[in-house]
Amino acid sequence: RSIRVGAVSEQIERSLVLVKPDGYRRGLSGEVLRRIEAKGYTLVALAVTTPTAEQLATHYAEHEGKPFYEPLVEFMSSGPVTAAVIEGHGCIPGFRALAGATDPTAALPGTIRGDLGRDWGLKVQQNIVHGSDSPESAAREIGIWFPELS
Ligand code: IDP
Repeated sequence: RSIRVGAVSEQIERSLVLVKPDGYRRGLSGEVLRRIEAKGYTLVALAVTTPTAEQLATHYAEHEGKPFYEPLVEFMSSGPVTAAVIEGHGCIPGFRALAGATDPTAALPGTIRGDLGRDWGLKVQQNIVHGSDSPESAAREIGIWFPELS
């Protein structure tokens, strides 16, 4: 179930995607899901949910203690998110490429953050989407948001 192209492993893998509260509030869930499906990734699970403090503490454990941790968790608990598990060849780095750079003001046109991110009164944490950054993170994060799948 995998092909190798040079050094790039094209594994079928799963990633955890969140449309963050800013994206949800702006009605961008459909646009994000459209780009995911247009790329050819499959939606495996989908939910709208308001994150609990416990989910966010686990999800962002690696950032605990950083200056942006508290504002990030506060922002992420400010309203519903659209959570999805997606599947496809290389979809972990692939979705991060679709998302673009962390800071929407720096993200390139053509990416979700570059096309849809805003820079007036913007805080960096309001960057529309989250995507897992490694297979290990994906497995952990899928367990947080969709325990029935792990
Ligand atoms: P990523 O979402 O592009 O993977 P990470 O470095 O994993 O970025 O950071 C997780 C989230 O924390 C970012 O998406 C963003 O919402 C927030 N964040 C990261 N760096 C900063 C910062 O310097 N200030 C405020 N928020 C930040």
